[in-house]
Amino acid sequence: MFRQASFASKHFARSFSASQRRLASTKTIREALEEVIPVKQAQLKKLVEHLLGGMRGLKAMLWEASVLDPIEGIEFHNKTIPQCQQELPPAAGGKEIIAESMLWLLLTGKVPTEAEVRQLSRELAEKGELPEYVEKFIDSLPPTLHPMTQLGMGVAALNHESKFQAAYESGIKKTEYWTYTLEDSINLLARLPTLAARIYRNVYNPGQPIPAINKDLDLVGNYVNQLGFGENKDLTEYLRLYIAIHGDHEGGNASAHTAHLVGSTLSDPYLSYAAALYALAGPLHGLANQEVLRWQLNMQKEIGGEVTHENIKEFLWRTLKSGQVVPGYGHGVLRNPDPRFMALQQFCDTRPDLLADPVIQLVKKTYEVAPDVLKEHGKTKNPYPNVDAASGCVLYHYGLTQFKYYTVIFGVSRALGCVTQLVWARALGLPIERPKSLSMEAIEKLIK
Ligand code: CMX
Repeated sequence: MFRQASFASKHFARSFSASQRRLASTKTIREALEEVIPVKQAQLKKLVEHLLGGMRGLKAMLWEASVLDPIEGIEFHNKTIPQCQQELPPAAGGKEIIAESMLWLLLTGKVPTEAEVRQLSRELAEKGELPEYVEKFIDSLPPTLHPMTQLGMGVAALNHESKFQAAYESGIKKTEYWTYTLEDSINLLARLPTLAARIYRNVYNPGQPIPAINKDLDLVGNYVNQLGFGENKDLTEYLRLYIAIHGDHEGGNASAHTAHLVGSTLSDPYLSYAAALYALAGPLHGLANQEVLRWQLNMQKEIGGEVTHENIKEFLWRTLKSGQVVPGYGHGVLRNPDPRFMALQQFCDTRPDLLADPVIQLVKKTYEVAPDVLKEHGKTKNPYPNVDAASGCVLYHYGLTQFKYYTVIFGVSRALGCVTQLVWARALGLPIERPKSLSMEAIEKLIK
C-alpha cells in the first residue's frame, strides 16, 4: 500500500512540477503528508502492540511512591536503594532499612526520625494480634493448601474488621475516605506478618507455639520471631532489608496494579490486597522466587561437585531448549541488573558464612554466565537478574528451607506499596478504573 502511494506521489509530483515552478526545498502538501503518514502508521502499530503486548510501556497510571527506571532501577520518592540504606532509620541495634521507615517514606515522601519510626513500630505491634475468628479459620485450612492461597484467604477474611467499609455504610463524606483507608491499612500491615507466621506454623511446624508479639520490636523483628527464627540476627537483618526494598516497585506490576484496580471500586484495603496477593501468586510474578531456588537446586544436583562456567552454561541451555524460562532473569521494565538483586548480593558479600555457601556461590556464578546465554538465546529484552534470582537462596542458607513459603514473605512486603497507593488514591479522589477494550474487529477497523 505504501509502495503504491509513493509511486502515485512521484507521478503527482512530476505533473505538479510541470504546471507549477517551485523551489526544490519547498514541499508540496502531498509530500508533507507522505512524511507524516509513516509516523502515524508506526504510532498506531505501537498502540496495537500496547494492546496485545500486555500494555508494556503504556503510561496510564498515577503512582507517587516509587518510579522504576529501566536502567537505574527503583527509586522511592527519588531515593535509590543505597540512598535509602544511608538515610532511613534501622531497627534498634540493627543496620538495615526496616519496613516502618520505608512505609513512612512511601506514604509521606519524607525521611522519618528515629522517634517516629519507633512510635510506628509500637503502633503496629499493638495492633498485630489476629481476631480469633481469623485464627480459627486459618487453622481449619488443609496444610496442603498453598501458603499463598491461605494468605489471600486470611487477608480477605480480615475485612470483617474494615473501618472503611463500616464508615462507608454509615455515609461518610468522600474527603474522609482516606483516613479510614489509612486505619485499615495500618491494621492490615500490623496483622499480615502474624497471619503469615501462623500459616508457616500450621503448614511446616504443626502444634508448635507461636511467640507473643514483643511491643519493643519492629514489625519484621516480630515476624522472624514468630516464624521461629528470632535467635538468628542475620536472618532478621536480611528480612528487614528484603521486605523494605521489595515493598514497592511502581504501579504497573501485576500485584500493585491489581490492588489499585480493586481499590478503585472502593473495596476496602483487605479485599484489595487479597486480590493483589493472587496476582503475586503467579509464576511469572511473585512465585518466581520459589521457582528460582528449585531450579538452582536442580542445577546443583545435575552439575554435582564440578561447578564451572561451562557446566552452568550447558544447564542454562537445557532449560531454554526445553521451552522453560530461566527463573529470576528478565523483567517487564528493567533493562539492567536489578538494584534489589545487587543490594541482596552486597548483603551476602559482607558475611563469610553466606559467601561460603555452595548455593549462594552457584547463584553468583550463574549471574556470571546467564546474561550472555540469554543474549545469545535472543528472546528476552532483559538478560539480567531480577530480585528473585537472589532472594530465596539466603533464606535457604539460614534454614528457612520451605520454598513454597517464599512468595508469602514477598506478600508481607508488597503490602507497603499497595496500601500507600490505596490511601493516596482515596486522598486524591481517583476514579474507578475503566479502560476501553476493543474487539478484534474493532482493532482491525482502527488499523485500516
Ligand atoms: N528466560 C527465557 N526466556 C525469557 C526470559 C527468561 N528469563 N524472560 C523473558 N523471556 C522470553 C519471554 O518468554 C518472551 O518469549 P515469547 O516471545 O516466546 O513469549 C520473550 O523473552 C520476550 O519477553 P520480554 O518482553 O523480555 O519479557 P516480558 O516483559 O514479557 O516478561 C518476565 C517479563 C519477568 C515475566 C520474564 O522475563 C520472565 O518470565 N522471567 C522469568 C520469571 C521471573 O523471574 N519472574 C520474576 C519477575 C520479577 C517480579 O515479579 O517482580
